[in-house]
Amino acid sequence: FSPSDVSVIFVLGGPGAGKGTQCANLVRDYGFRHLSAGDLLRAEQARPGSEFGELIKGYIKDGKIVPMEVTVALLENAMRDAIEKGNTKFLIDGTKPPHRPELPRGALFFFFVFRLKSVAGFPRQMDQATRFESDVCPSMFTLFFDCPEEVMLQRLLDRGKTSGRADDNLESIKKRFRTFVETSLPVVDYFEKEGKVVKIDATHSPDEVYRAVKDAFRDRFQ
Ligand code: UP5
Ligand code: MG
Repeated sequence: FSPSDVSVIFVLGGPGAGKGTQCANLVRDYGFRHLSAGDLLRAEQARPGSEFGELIKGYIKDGKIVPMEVTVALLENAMRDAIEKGNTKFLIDGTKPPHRPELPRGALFFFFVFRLKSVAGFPRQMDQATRFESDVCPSMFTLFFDCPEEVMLQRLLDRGKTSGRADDNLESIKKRFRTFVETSLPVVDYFEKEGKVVKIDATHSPDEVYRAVKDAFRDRFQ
């Protein structure tokens, strides 16, 4: 494929910044495909008989980044399922997914990922970012939801009353904040130096935040 055919937008932001909420808006209004690595990891962890269940559980509870191979495999499977179910929306016209042996594992992953256009919360660490940009294509930009910890904390504690998420408790939230600052924020800084970060103030209401997102998209796509 040619990098010029591809538009990849990374979506980053701290835990509870509103990545999922705003990605849902973008899917609805702009036809972006959205696959949340976090959602896939939670589904795999809950799947009876999963060989990765316990491992994923531990990482998520500790707010740490799950080893990339696991996340990669889940993304691959999700895409394959979608394709098998005839969900050709994920496919570029006329292209078939390559067989596994034809491409090294990483390349296969990225072959799938570039079709998604937007992958929320990816890349969360520097090696994922550089690998994507060198192996697949440069991202158009990174949509970064900027939100102070006290605001995110309140949102996550509120959600924790009903979400059932194992990491929506004070102890896990603190660890997620630390991982974000130490591991994911450097990715934002890296892209910022390249002038490729669209920073959105994520402290306002969901509608107001989305308005800012739409304004930013209008500017960028003009
Ligand atoms: N809410 C949203 N926007 C609001 C607004 N403007 N005003 C008021 N309330 C707002 O929103 C969070 C909550 O806030 C919701 O209740 C929402 O209604 C409200 P949401 O849109 O879900 O925010 P999001 O940024 O998506 O928060 P999330 O908790 O999903 O972020 P995390 O990054 O912590 O979680 P994720 O599911 O992506 O990852 C979980 C774990 O999986 C990670 O900690 C890690 O262990 C693992 N993981 C990896 O290992 N690798 C990956 O690549 C991805 C995840
Ligand atoms: Mg989310």
